[in-house]
Amino acid sequence: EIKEEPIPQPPTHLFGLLGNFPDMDPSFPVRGFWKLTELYGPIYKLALDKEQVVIATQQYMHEICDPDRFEKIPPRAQQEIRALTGDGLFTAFPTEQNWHVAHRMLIPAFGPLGIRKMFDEMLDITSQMVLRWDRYGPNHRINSSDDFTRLAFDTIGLCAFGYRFNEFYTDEAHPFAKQMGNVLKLSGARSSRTNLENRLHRAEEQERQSDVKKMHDLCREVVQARKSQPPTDRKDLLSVMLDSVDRETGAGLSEENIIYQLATFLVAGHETTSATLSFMWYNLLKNPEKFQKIQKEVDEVVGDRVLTIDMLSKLHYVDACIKETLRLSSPIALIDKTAKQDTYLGGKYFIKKGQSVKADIKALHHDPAVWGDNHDEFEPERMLDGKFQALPPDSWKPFGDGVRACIGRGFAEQEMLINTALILQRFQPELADPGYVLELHSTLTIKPGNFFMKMRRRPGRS
Ligand code: MNH
Repeated sequence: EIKEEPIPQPPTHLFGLLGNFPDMDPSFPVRGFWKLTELYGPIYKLALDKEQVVIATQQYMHEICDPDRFEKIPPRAQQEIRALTGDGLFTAFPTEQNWHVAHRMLIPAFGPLGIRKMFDEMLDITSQMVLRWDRYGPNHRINSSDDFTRLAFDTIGLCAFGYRFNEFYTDEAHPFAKQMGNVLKLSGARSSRTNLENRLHRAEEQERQSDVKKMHDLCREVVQARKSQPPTDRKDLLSVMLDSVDRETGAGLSEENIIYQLATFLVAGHETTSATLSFMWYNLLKNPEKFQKIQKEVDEVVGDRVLTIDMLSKLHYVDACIKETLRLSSPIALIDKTAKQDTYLGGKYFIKKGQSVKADIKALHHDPAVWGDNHDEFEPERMLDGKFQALPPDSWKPFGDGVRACIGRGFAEQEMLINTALILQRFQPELADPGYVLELHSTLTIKPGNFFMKMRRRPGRS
Protein backbone atom coordinates (compact mmCIF):
# COMPACT_ATOMS: atom_id res chain seq x y z
CA GLU A 1 0.00 0.00 0.00
CA ILE A 2 1.75 3.20 -1.16
CA LYS A 3 0.88 6.52 0.41
CA GLU A 4 2.11 8.96 -2.17
CA GLU A 5 3.53 12.34 -1.13
CA PRO A 6 4.44 15.30 -3.33
CA ILE A 7 8.15 15.88 -3.93
CA PRO A 8 9.13 19.19 -2.27
CA GLN A 9 9.71 22.03 -4.70
CA PRO A 10 11.22 25.47 -4.08
CA PRO A 11 8.89 28.34 -4.99
CA THR A 12 8.96 29.22 -8.69
CA HIS A 13 9.49 32.77 -9.94
CA LEU A 14 7.26 35.32 -11.67
CA PHE A 15 4.03 33.42 -11.03
CA GLY A 16 5.69 30.22 -12.24
CA LEU A 17 6.60 31.63 -15.66
CA LEU A 18 10.33 31.46 -15.00
CA GLY A 19 10.14 28.20 -13.08
CA ASN A 20 13.27 27.77 -10.99
CA PHE A 21 15.65 29.18 -13.62
CA PRO A 22 16.48 32.26 -11.48
CA ASP A 23 17.77 29.90 -8.75
CA MET A 24 20.48 28.67 -11.12
CA ASP A 25 23.85 30.37 -11.58
CA PRO A 26 24.71 30.17 -15.30
CA SER A 27 28.42 30.82 -14.71
CA PHE A 28 28.61 27.98 -12.18
CA PRO A 29 25.49 25.81 -12.65
CA VAL A 30 26.34 23.36 -9.88
CA ARG A 31 26.39 26.07 -7.24
CA GLY A 32 22.64 26.54 -7.72
CA PHE A 33 22.05 22.85 -7.03
CA TRP A 34 24.31 22.89 -3.95
CA LYS A 35 22.39 25.78 -2.46
CA LEU A 36 18.98 24.29 -3.20
CA THR A 37 20.03 20.93 -1.77
CA GLU A 38 20.93 22.65 1.48
CA LEU A 39 17.54 24.33 1.62
CA TYR A 40 15.27 21.63 0.21
CA GLY A 41 17.19 18.30 0.27
CA PRO A 42 17.39 15.32 0.49
CA ILE A 43 14.88 15.11 -2.39
CA TYR A 44 13.29 17.95 -4.33
CA LYS A 45 12.20 18.90 -7.80
CA LEU A 46 12.79 21.93 -9.95
CA ALA A 47 10.97 23.45 -12.90
CA LEU A 48 13.74 23.93 -15.46
CA ASP A 49 13.45 23.22 -19.20
CA LYS A 50 11.88 19.98 -17.99
CA GLU A 51 10.97 18.89 -14.50
CA GLN A 52 14.19 17.94 -12.71
CA VAL A 53 14.32 15.76 -9.59
CA VAL A 54 17.43 16.01 -7.39
CA ILE A 55 18.47 13.58 -4.63
CA ALA A 56 21.19 13.96 -2.01
CA THR A 57 21.59 10.92 0.27
CA GLN A 58 22.95 7.37 0.12
CA GLN A 59 19.46 5.96 0.62
CA TYR A 60 18.09 7.56 -2.57
CA MET A 61 21.37 7.03 -4.43
CA HIS A 62 21.12 3.32 -3.76
CA GLU A 63 17.65 3.33 -5.30
CA ILE A 64 18.60 5.17 -8.49
CA CYS A 65 21.62 2.87 -8.90
CA ASP A 66 19.24 -0.07 -9.29
CA PRO A 67 19.73 -1.05 -12.95
CA ASP A 68 16.24 -2.58 -13.13
CA ARG A 69 14.65 0.79 -12.37
CA PHE A 70 17.08 3.43 -13.70
CA GLU A 71 19.60 3.85 -16.51
CA LYS A 72 21.96 6.54 -17.76
CA ILE A 73 20.67 8.55 -20.66
CA PRO A 74 23.11 11.37 -21.46
CA PRO A 75 21.74 14.58 -19.93
CA ARG A 76 21.48 17.75 -21.97
CA ALA A 77 25.02 18.96 -21.15
CA GLN A 78 26.50 15.68 -22.40
CA GLN A 79 24.27 15.66 -25.47
CA GLU A 80 25.80 19.00 -26.48
CA ILE A 81 29.27 17.44 -26.34
CA ARG A 82 28.19 14.83 -28.88
CA ALA A 83 29.28 17.31 -31.57
CA LEU A 84 32.76 16.21 -30.52
CA THR A 85 32.31 12.73 -29.07
CA GLY A 86 29.26 11.41 -30.96
CA ASP A 87 28.36 7.86 -30.01
CA GLY A 88 31.65 7.42 -28.14
CA LEU A 89 31.35 5.63 -24.79
CA PHE A 90 30.69 8.66 -22.59
CA THR A 91 27.95 10.35 -24.63
CA ALA A 92 26.31 7.31 -26.28
CA PHE A 93 22.62 6.57 -25.73
CA PRO A 94 21.98 3.13 -24.24
CA THR A 95 20.19 2.16 -27.46
CA GLU A 96 23.25 2.78 -29.62
CA GLN A 97 24.93 -0.42 -30.82
CA ASN A 98 28.42 1.12 -30.81
CA TRP A 99 28.31 1.62 -27.05
CA HIS A 100 27.85 -2.12 -26.50
CA VAL A 101 30.50 -3.09 -29.05
CA ALA A 102 33.11 -0.59 -27.82
CA HIS A 103 32.36 -1.40 -24.17
CA ARG A 104 32.96 -5.15 -24.63
CA MET A 105 36.06 -4.48 -26.71
CA LEU A 106 37.67 -1.98 -24.35
CA ILE A 107 36.88 -3.45 -20.92
CA PRO A 108 39.92 -5.81 -21.01
CA ALA A 109 42.24 -3.09 -22.36
CA PHE A 110 41.24 -0.82 -19.44
CA GLY A 111 41.45 -3.74 -16.97
CA PRO A 112 44.35 -4.53 -14.61
CA LEU A 113 46.51 -6.30 -17.20
CA GLY A 114 45.95 -3.67 -19.86
CA ILE A 115 46.79 -0.86 -17.43
CA ARG A 116 49.92 -2.61 -16.18
CA LYS A 117 51.38 -2.42 -19.67
CA MET A 118 51.02 1.36 -19.57
CA PHE A 119 53.27 1.77 -16.53
CA ASP A 120 56.42 2.77 -18.43
CA GLU A 121 54.65 5.38 -20.54
CA MET A 122 52.87 6.85 -17.51
CA LEU A 123 56.21 7.06 -15.73
CA ASP A 124 57.70 8.74 -18.81
CA ILE A 125 55.17 11.60 -18.70
CA THR A 126 55.31 12.05 -14.92
CA SER A 127 59.13 12.14 -15.12
CA GLN A 128 58.86 14.97 -17.64
CA MET A 129 56.67 16.88 -15.20
CA VAL A 130 58.99 16.31 -12.26
CA LEU A 131 62.01 17.35 -14.32
CA ARG A 132 60.28 20.54 -15.38
CA TRP A 133 59.32 21.34 -11.80
CA ASP A 134 62.86 20.69 -10.63
CA ARG A 135 64.27 23.09 -13.22
CA TYR A 136 61.83 25.79 -12.12
CA GLY A 137 63.58 25.84 -8.73
CA PRO A 138 61.98 26.34 -5.32
CA ASN A 139 60.65 29.87 -5.87
CA HIS A 140 58.61 29.31 -8.99
CA ARG A 141 54.84 29.48 -8.58
CA ILE A 142 53.52 26.33 -10.21
CA ASN A 143 50.01 26.59 -11.56
CA SER A 144 48.85 23.16 -10.41
CA SER A 145 45.73 22.92 -12.53
CA ASP A 146 47.68 23.77 -15.67
CA ASP A 147 50.47 21.32 -15.07
CA PHE A 148 48.24 18.44 -13.98
CA THR A 149 46.14 19.10 -17.07
CA ARG A 150 49.27 18.83 -19.20
CA LEU A 151 50.10 15.60 -17.39
CA ALA A 152 46.69 14.00 -17.91
CA PHE A 153 46.53 15.05 -21.54
CA ASP A 154 49.98 13.75 -22.41
CA THR A 155 49.37 10.52 -20.52
CA ILE A 156 46.18 9.67 -22.40
CA GLY A 157 47.69 10.62 -25.75
CA LEU A 158 50.71 8.42 -25.24
CA CYS A 159 49.14 5.45 -23.44
CA ALA A 160 45.90 5.28 -25.37
CA PHE A 161 47.08 6.01 -28.88
CA GLY A 162 50.82 6.49 -28.97
CA TYR A 163 50.67 10.22 -29.67
CA ARG A 164 52.87 12.76 -27.92
CA PHE A 165 51.15 16.09 -27.31
CA ASN A 166 54.43 17.13 -25.63
CA GLU A 167 52.71 19.54 -23.28
CA PHE A 168 55.81 19.80 -21.06
CA TYR A 169 58.01 21.02 -23.90
CA THR A 170 56.07 24.16 -24.73
CA ASP A 171 54.83 27.10 -22.73
CA GLU A 172 51.57 27.25 -24.60
CA ALA A 173 49.16 24.34 -24.34
CA HIS A 174 48.84 22.14 -27.46
CA PRO A 175 46.19 23.65 -29.78
CA PHE A 176 44.07 20.54 -29.25
CA ALA A 177 43.90 21.25 -25.51
CA LYS A 178 42.78 24.81 -26.17
CA GLN A 179 40.21 23.74 -28.74
CA MET A 180 38.81 21.25 -26.28
CA GLY A 181 38.54 23.87 -23.53
CA ASN A 182 36.67 26.10 -25.94
CA VAL A 183 34.32 23.36 -27.14
CA LEU A 184 33.50 22.31 -23.57
CA LYS A 185 32.82 25.89 -22.56
CA LEU A 186 30.59 26.64 -25.55
CA SER A 187 28.79 23.29 -25.21
CA GLY A 188 28.10 24.06 -21.56
CA ALA A 189 26.67 27.45 -22.52
CA ARG A 190 24.45 25.83 -25.16
CA SER A 191 23.08 23.36 -22.66
CA SER A 192 21.84 26.16 -20.40
CA ARG A 193 19.95 27.89 -23.20
CA THR A 194 16.79 27.03 -25.10
CA ASN A 195 17.03 25.79 -28.71
CA LEU A 196 15.62 29.08 -29.89
CA GLU A 197 18.26 31.08 -28.02
CA ASN A 198 20.94 28.79 -29.43
CA ARG A 199 19.87 29.63 -32.96
CA LEU A 200 20.71 33.26 -32.19
CA HIS A 201 24.33 32.43 -31.30
CA ARG A 202 25.43 31.65 -34.85
CA ALA A 203 28.98 32.97 -34.78
CA GLU A 204 29.67 31.13 -31.55
CA GLU A 205 28.33 27.91 -33.00
CA GLN A 206 30.49 28.29 -36.12
CA GLU A 207 33.52 28.74 -33.89
CA ARG A 208 32.58 25.60 -31.93
CA GLN A 209 32.08 23.52 -35.07
CA SER A 210 35.36 24.72 -36.53
CA ASP A 211 37.24 23.68 -33.36
CA VAL A 212 35.48 20.33 -33.42
CA LYS A 213 36.58 19.81 -37.00
CA LYS A 214 40.22 20.59 -36.16
CA MET A 215 40.12 18.09 -33.31
CA HIS A 216 38.55 15.40 -35.47
CA ASP A 217 41.22 16.07 -38.11
CA LEU A 218 43.98 15.45 -35.58
CA CYS A 219 42.34 12.24 -34.34
CA ARG A 220 41.93 11.10 -37.95
CA GLU A 221 45.63 11.76 -38.62
CA VAL A 222 46.56 9.64 -35.60
CA VAL A 223 44.33 6.79 -36.82
CA GLN A 224 45.60 6.97 -40.39
CA ALA A 225 49.24 7.16 -39.32
CA ARG A 226 48.70 3.97 -37.31
CA LYS A 227 46.92 2.24 -40.18
CA SER A 228 49.72 3.02 -42.62
CA GLN A 229 52.44 1.84 -40.24
CA PRO A 230 53.92 -1.63 -40.72
CA PRO A 231 52.45 -3.88 -38.00
CA THR A 232 54.26 -3.71 -34.63
CA ASP A 233 53.54 -5.53 -31.40
CA ARG A 234 52.47 -2.30 -29.71
CA LYS A 235 49.12 -3.01 -28.07
CA ASP A 236 47.24 0.04 -26.93
CA LEU A 237 43.65 1.21 -26.89
CA LEU A 238 43.87 2.36 -30.50
CA SER A 239 45.20 -0.97 -31.76
CA VAL A 240 42.48 -2.82 -29.86
CA MET A 241 39.82 -0.69 -31.56
CA LEU A 242 41.42 -1.06 -35.01
CA ASP A 243 42.22 -4.74 -34.90
CA SER A 244 39.53 -6.54 -32.93
CA VAL A 245 35.97 -7.56 -33.57
CA ASP A 246 33.20 -7.84 -31.02
CA ARG A 247 32.92 -11.39 -29.70
CA GLU A 248 29.12 -11.20 -29.55
CA THR A 249 28.21 -9.59 -32.84
CA GLY A 250 31.39 -9.93 -34.91
CA ALA A 251 31.18 -6.17 -35.55
CA GLY A 252 34.21 -3.91 -35.67
CA LEU A 253 34.33 -0.15 -34.99
CA SER A 254 34.22 2.30 -37.90
CA GLU A 255 36.94 4.91 -38.33
CA GLU A 256 34.34 7.56 -37.48
CA ASN A 257 33.53 5.87 -34.19
CA ILE A 258 37.22 5.36 -33.32
CA ILE A 259 37.76 9.08 -33.80
CA TYR A 260 34.86 9.73 -31.40
CA GLN A 261 36.43 7.34 -28.87
CA LEU A 262 39.82 9.08 -29.02
CA ALA A 263 38.17 12.44 -28.42
CA THR A 264 36.12 10.81 -25.64
CA PHE A 265 39.14 9.52 -23.73
CA LEU A 266 40.64 13.01 -23.77
CA VAL A 267 37.41 14.73 -22.76
CA ALA A 268 36.47 12.26 -20.01
CA GLY A 269 39.98 11.65 -18.75
CA HIS A 270 41.97 14.83 -18.62
CA GLU A 271 40.07 17.35 -16.49
CA THR A 272 38.81 14.76 -14.03
CA THR A 273 42.28 13.42 -13.33
CA SER A 274 43.94 16.81 -13.15
CA ALA A 275 41.22 18.23 -10.87
CA THR A 276 41.62 15.27 -8.51
CA LEU A 277 45.39 15.77 -8.26
CA SER A 278 45.02 19.50 -7.60
CA PHE A 279 42.39 18.87 -4.91
CA MET A 280 44.53 16.19 -3.31
CA TRP A 281 47.49 18.55 -2.94
CA TYR A 282 45.22 21.22 -1.56
CA ASN A 283 43.89 18.75 1.01
CA LEU A 284 47.34 17.47 1.94
CA LEU A 285 48.92 20.90 2.29
CA LYS A 286 46.03 22.07 4.47
CA ASN A 287 46.37 18.96 6.68
CA PRO A 288 50.05 18.73 7.67
CA GLU A 289 49.66 15.58 9.79
CA LYS A 290 48.16 13.72 6.80
CA PHE A 291 50.96 15.08 4.64
CA GLN A 292 53.53 13.62 7.02
CA LYS A 293 51.85 10.24 6.84
CA ILE A 294 51.78 10.10 3.06
CA GLN A 295 55.39 11.26 2.83
CA LYS A 296 56.45 8.60 5.34
CA GLU A 297 54.72 5.86 3.36
CA VAL A 298 56.38 6.86 0.09
CA ASP A 299 59.74 7.01 1.90
CA GLU A 300 59.25 3.48 3.19
CA VAL A 301 57.91 1.91 0.00
CA VAL A 302 59.92 3.81 -2.62
CA GLY A 303 62.64 5.76 -0.82
CA ASP A 304 65.29 6.88 -3.29
CA ARG A 305 64.92 3.83 -5.53
CA VAL A 306 63.47 3.84 -9.04
CA LEU A 307 59.70 3.45 -8.85
CA THR A 308 58.47 0.04 -10.07
CA ILE A 309 54.97 -1.20 -10.73
CA ASP A 310 55.09 -3.62 -7.80
CA MET A 311 55.55 -0.75 -5.38
CA LEU A 312 52.21 0.79 -6.39
CA SER A 313 50.04 -1.80 -4.64
CA LYS A 314 51.90 -1.08 -1.39
CA LEU A 315 51.00 2.61 -1.41
CA HIS A 316 47.88 2.13 0.74
CA TYR A 317 47.88 5.56 2.30
CA VAL A 318 48.41 7.30 -1.06
CA ASP A 319 45.48 5.32 -2.39
CA ALA A 320 43.38 6.34 0.62
CA CYS A 321 44.28 10.02 0.07
CA ILE A 322 43.12 9.75 -3.55
CA LYS A 323 39.85 8.10 -2.52
CA GLU A 324 39.22 10.61 0.26
CA THR A 325 39.93 13.47 -2.15
CA LEU A 326 37.42 12.01 -4.59
CA ARG A 327 34.89 11.93 -1.74
CA LEU A 328 35.50 15.41 -0.34
CA SER A 329 36.23 17.14 -3.62
CA SER A 330 34.58 15.08 -6.36
CA PRO A 331 35.36 16.76 -9.69
CA ILE A 332 32.08 15.40 -11.10
CA ALA A 333 29.23 17.17 -9.35
CA LEU A 334 26.12 15.49 -10.73
CA ILE A 335 25.24 12.00 -11.92
CA ASP A 336 22.12 11.73 -14.03
CA LYS A 337 19.77 8.74 -14.17
CA THR A 338 16.48 8.20 -15.96
CA ALA A 339 13.59 6.05 -14.75
CA LYS A 340 12.99 3.01 -16.97
CA GLN A 341 9.47 2.58 -15.59
CA ASP A 342 7.04 4.31 -13.25
CA THR A 343 8.49 3.91 -9.77
CA TYR A 344 8.57 5.37 -6.25
CA LEU A 345 11.56 6.74 -4.36
CA GLY A 346 11.59 6.25 -0.60
CA GLY A 347 8.40 4.27 -1.07
CA LYS A 348 6.36 7.47 -1.49
CA TYR A 349 7.67 9.89 -4.10
CA PHE A 350 6.29 9.10 -7.53
CA ILE A 351 8.78 9.11 -10.42
CA LYS A 352 7.33 8.74 -13.90
CA LYS A 353 8.98 6.62 -16.57
CA GLY A 354 11.44 8.83 -18.48
CA GLN A 355 11.89 11.25 -15.57
CA SER A 356 15.52 12.24 -15.02
CA VAL A 357 16.90 12.26 -11.48
CA LYS A 358 20.18 13.98 -10.68
CA ALA A 359 22.32 12.92 -7.75
CA ASP A 360 24.09 15.78 -5.98
CA ILE A 361 27.43 14.03 -5.45
CA LYS A 362 28.76 16.59 -3.01
CA ALA A 363 25.75 16.11 -0.73
CA LEU A 364 25.97 12.32 -1.14
CA HIS A 365 29.64 12.43 -0.12
CA HIS A 366 28.73 14.42 2.97
CA ASP A 367 25.75 12.30 4.02
CA PRO A 368 26.17 12.26 7.83
CA ALA A 369 24.41 8.88 8.03
CA VAL A 370 27.40 7.42 6.16
CA TRP A 371 30.33 9.72 6.95
CA GLY A 372 29.47 10.84 10.46
CA ASP A 373 29.83 14.25 12.07
CA ASN A 374 33.33 14.83 10.70
CA HIS A 375 32.17 14.50 7.08
CA ASP A 376 33.75 17.89 6.31
CA GLU A 377 37.21 16.74 7.29
CA PHE A 378 39.92 15.24 5.10
CA GLU A 379 40.33 11.90 6.84
CA PRO A 380 42.03 9.35 4.53
CA GLU A 381 41.95 6.81 7.36
CA ARG A 382 38.29 6.12 6.59
CA MET A 383 39.33 4.72 3.20
CA LEU A 384 42.02 2.39 4.59
CA ASP A 385 42.06 -1.37 5.05
CA GLY A 386 38.65 -3.01 5.02
CA LYS A 387 36.86 0.24 5.82
CA PHE A 388 36.44 1.25 2.20
CA GLN A 389 34.96 -2.13 1.28
CA ALA A 390 32.58 -1.95 4.23
CA LEU A 391 30.95 1.34 3.19
CA PRO A 392 27.20 1.18 2.54
CA PRO A 393 26.41 0.47 -1.13
CA ASP A 394 26.48 3.48 -3.49
CA SER A 395 27.73 5.89 -0.84
CA TRP A 396 30.97 6.75 -2.70
CA LYS A 397 30.33 7.41 -6.40
CA PRO A 398 33.00 9.71 -7.87
CA PHE A 399 33.32 7.36 -10.86
CA GLY A 400 29.63 7.10 -11.60
CA ASP A 401 27.59 3.93 -11.59
CA GLY A 402 26.87 0.56 -13.12
CA VAL A 403 27.62 -0.29 -16.73
CA ARG A 404 28.07 3.43 -17.43
CA ALA A 405 30.61 3.92 -14.63
CA CYS A 406 34.05 5.25 -15.55
CA ILE A 407 35.92 2.79 -17.73
CA GLY A 408 39.14 4.76 -17.11
CA ARG A 409 39.16 4.36 -13.32
CA GLY A 410 42.09 1.94 -13.15
CA PHE A 411 43.96 4.06 -15.67
CA ALA A 412 43.44 7.23 -13.62
CA GLU A 413 44.28 5.56 -10.31
CA GLN A 414 47.56 4.16 -11.61
CA GLU A 415 48.50 7.48 -13.17
CA MET A 416 47.74 9.35 -9.93
CA LEU A 417 49.70 6.87 -7.79
CA ILE A 418 52.76 7.16 -10.02
CA ASN A 419 52.55 10.93 -10.13
CA THR A 420 52.10 11.34 -6.39
CA ALA A 421 54.91 8.94 -5.56
CA LEU A 422 57.34 10.75 -7.83
CA ILE A 423 56.43 14.18 -6.49
CA LEU A 424 56.83 13.05 -2.88
CA GLN A 425 60.05 11.26 -3.63
CA ARG A 426 61.76 14.36 -4.91
CA PHE A 427 60.03 17.41 -3.44
CA GLN A 428 58.82 19.05 -0.28
CA PRO A 429 55.74 20.75 -1.76
CA GLU A 430 54.45 24.00 -0.26
CA LEU A 431 51.48 26.28 -0.83
CA ALA A 432 52.77 29.26 -2.82
CA ASP A 433 50.27 31.39 -0.90
CA PRO A 434 50.09 30.05 2.66
CA GLY A 435 46.78 31.80 3.24
CA TYR A 436 45.22 30.37 0.08
CA VAL A 437 41.47 29.95 0.43
CA LEU A 438 39.97 27.33 -1.88
CA GLU A 439 38.45 28.87 -4.97
CA LEU A 440 36.36 26.71 -7.29
CA HIS A 441 36.26 26.86 -11.06
CA SER A 442 33.63 24.99 -13.01
CA THR A 443 33.67 23.67 -16.56
CA LEU A 444 32.75 20.05 -17.27
CA THR A 445 34.30 19.40 -13.86
CA ILE A 446 34.89 21.29 -10.64
CA LYS A 447 38.51 22.14 -9.88
CA PRO A 448 40.53 24.47 -7.66
CA GLY A 449 41.16 27.90 -9.15
CA ASN A 450 44.31 29.99 -8.74
CA PHE A 451 45.94 27.23 -6.74
CA PHE A 452 49.72 27.60 -6.83
CA MET A 453 52.38 25.39 -5.26
CA LYS A 454 56.14 25.59 -4.86
CA MET A 455 58.46 22.63 -5.13
CA ARG A 456 61.60 22.53 -3.03
CA ARG A 457 63.95 19.62 -3.72
CA ARG A 458 64.25 17.41 -0.63
CA PRO A 459 67.76 17.29 0.81
CA GLY A 460 69.75 14.37 -0.55
CA ARG A 461 67.25 13.57 -3.32
CA SER A 462 68.53 13.59 -6.88
MN1 MNH B 1 35.92 8.78 -16.42
C1 MNH B 1 32.72 7.97 -17.34
C2 MNH B 1 34.74 10.16 -13.50
C3 MNH B 1 39.12 9.41 -15.42
C4 MNH B 1 37.09 7.70 -19.46
N1 MNH B 1 34.07 9.04 -15.59
C5 MNH B 1 32.88 8.60 -16.12
C6 MNH B 1 31.82 8.94 -15.21
C7 MNH B 1 32.38 9.57 -14.14
C8 MNH B 1 33.80 9.62 -14.37
C9 MNH B 1 31.65 10.14 -12.94
C10 MNH B 1 30.32 8.67 -15.42
C11 MNH B 1 29.66 9.86 -16.06
C12 MNH B 1 28.16 9.74 -16.14
O1 MNH B 1 27.52 9.00 -15.38
O2 MNH B 1 27.58 10.45 -16.97
N2 MNH B 1 36.78 9.67 -14.78
C13 MNH B 1 36.11 10.12 -13.67
C14 MNH B 1 37.07 10.56 -12.68
C15 MNH B 1 38.32 10.34 -13.23
C16 MNH B 1 38.12 9.77 -14.56
C17 MNH B 1 36.71 11.15 -11.33
C18 MNH B 1 39.69 10.60 -12.67
C19 MNH B 1 39.97 10.80 -11.41
N3 MNH B 1 37.79 8.61 -17.30
C20 MNH B 1 38.98 8.87 -16.69
C21 MNH B 1 40.06 8.52 -17.59
C22 MNH B 1 39.47 8.06 -18.76
C23 MNH B 1 38.05 8.10 -18.56
C24 MNH B 1 41.54 8.69 -17.30
C25 MNH B 1 40.11 7.55 -20.03
C26 MNH B 1 41.38 7.31 -20.23
N4 MNH B 1 35.06 7.99 -18.09
C27 MNH B 1 35.74 7.60 -19.24
C28 MNH B 1 34.78 7.07 -20.20
C29 MNH B 1 33.52 7.14 -19.58
C30 MNH B 1 33.74 7.73 -18.25
C31 MNH B 1 35.13 6.54 -21.58
C32 MNH B 1 32.18 6.69 -20.17
C33 MNH B 1 31.99 5.22 -19.86
C34 MNH B 1 30.69 4.68 -20.43
O3 MNH B 1 29.65 5.33 -20.29
O4 MNH B 1 30.72 3.60 -21.01
